[in-house]
Amino acid sequence: MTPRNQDVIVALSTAAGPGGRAVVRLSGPGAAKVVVPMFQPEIPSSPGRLLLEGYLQLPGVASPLAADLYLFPAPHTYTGEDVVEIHTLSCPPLLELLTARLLQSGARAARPGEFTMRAFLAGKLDLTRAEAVNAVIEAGDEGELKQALTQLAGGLARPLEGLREDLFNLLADVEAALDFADEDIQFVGREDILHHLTHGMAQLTTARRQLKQRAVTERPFRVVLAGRPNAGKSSLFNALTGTSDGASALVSAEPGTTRDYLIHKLDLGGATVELVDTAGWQAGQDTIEAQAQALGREQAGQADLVLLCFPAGEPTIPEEWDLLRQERPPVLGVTTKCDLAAAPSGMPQVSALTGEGLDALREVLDESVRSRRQPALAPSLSRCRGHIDLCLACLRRAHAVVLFEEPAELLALELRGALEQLGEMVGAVYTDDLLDRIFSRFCVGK
Ligand SMILES: Nc1nc2c(ncn2[C@@H]2O[C@H](COP(=O)(O)OP(=O)(O)OP(=O)(O)O)[C@@H](O)[C@H]2O)c(=O)[nH]1
Ligand SMILES: [Mg+2]
Repeated sequence: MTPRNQDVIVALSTAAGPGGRAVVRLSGPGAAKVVVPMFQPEIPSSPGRLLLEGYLQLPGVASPLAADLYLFPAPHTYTGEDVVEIHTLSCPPLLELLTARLLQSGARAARPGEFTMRAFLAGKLDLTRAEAVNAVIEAGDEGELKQALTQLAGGLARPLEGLREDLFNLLADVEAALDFADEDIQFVGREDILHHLTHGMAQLTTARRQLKQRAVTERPFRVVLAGRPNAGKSSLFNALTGTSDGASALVSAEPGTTRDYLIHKLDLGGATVELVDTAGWQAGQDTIEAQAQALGREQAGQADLVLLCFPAGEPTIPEEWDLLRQERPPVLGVTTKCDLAAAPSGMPQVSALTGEGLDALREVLDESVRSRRQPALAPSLSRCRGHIDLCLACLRRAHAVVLFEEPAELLALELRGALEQLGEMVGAVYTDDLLDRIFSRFCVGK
């Protein structure tokens, strides 16, 4: 798609649905002209920044609709173009009529992410910051929000801007030396080149490490076994992990056997999860017990999925059913010891003793891992990591070229390769396909 033409685009910028306020946004040259036929009072022809309180007159609606019009002339706007915002009541049928009227009057429906793409094309944002806009909007928790805001503030691109500059200068010197090869003019010394390359590699390695720390998705999926004492958690832990060595959890008929928590990797074929056994939930009586309880709760809080164990044939308690309704982290009920009594339907049933239901439970876990929600920043982080890795590889080869005194043409080639990777990362070099892939992840209106 990637339209470069100068249409005026329009989209609802606030969440769809009934509400107190909706913002319909237009962007493009002369955006205000599109609104002129339906707005009162008259819009001045070159108004500068302006707020106009007035009315929208829509076809088929007898009474005028109160609306505020915000006019932001280019270039100091989000998209770098003329931007108009219509603020009015968030009433879905009215908004539909308004949008239809604006389309009739010359606007075009904006595509997903088109406002931010125009901001990028106008040089208002580099590509990593444009991706961060979407990640901020879609952040699912405080951690994701913090990462997205750091990237939006230039946390990823800015440290590498200096490196780009440095490599451009180095390439210019190397190419100048090639042009004047016969005249024996030294533009840059060997030691100097090696110094720049080593410095560049160090910067890229640091950026790589920072990206890795941010990649929350690389954390293993954590499944925490929870439930009342004696529910069969440790037995299930041992049965699933197949541990019969020193790493196995202690099992006994005595309630309160597990005090500390225990972690073991569980290979599900394709995916791997970290399985955690915790102390049974009960009111803490002594200090050790209270600590065990606190540790268990802390583990459950960090879980991606809690497996709440219900021993078959035993009455349940209301608190357990409340937990099953919890959304974050999600809680899945499992009937344990199903060899002892008939179990209620609708929950996976397992017996650590006979092995019944273990494979089915593994499949349920496998499905949960696969359906794990990806943080919105994840595609941006892996895209950037790809460019950083390739750039690093170019600089390593460039370093070898200089060390082994190979032809300077090869050095120029590697430097150009490194610059291309950095350029693609920030969007100084891009293709329509890349922009389509990035901005189609946005929703319409952003
Ligand atoms: N028949 C039968 N007994 C089981 C099964 N799983 C566990 N048990 C028994 O239930 C008792 C408690 O098992 P544990 O695995 O220690 O239970 P827990 O939930 O870890 O208990 P705490 O650590 O005290 O919270 C032990 O006597 C186990 O032998 C099962 O599948 N079938
Ligand atoms: Mg236990």
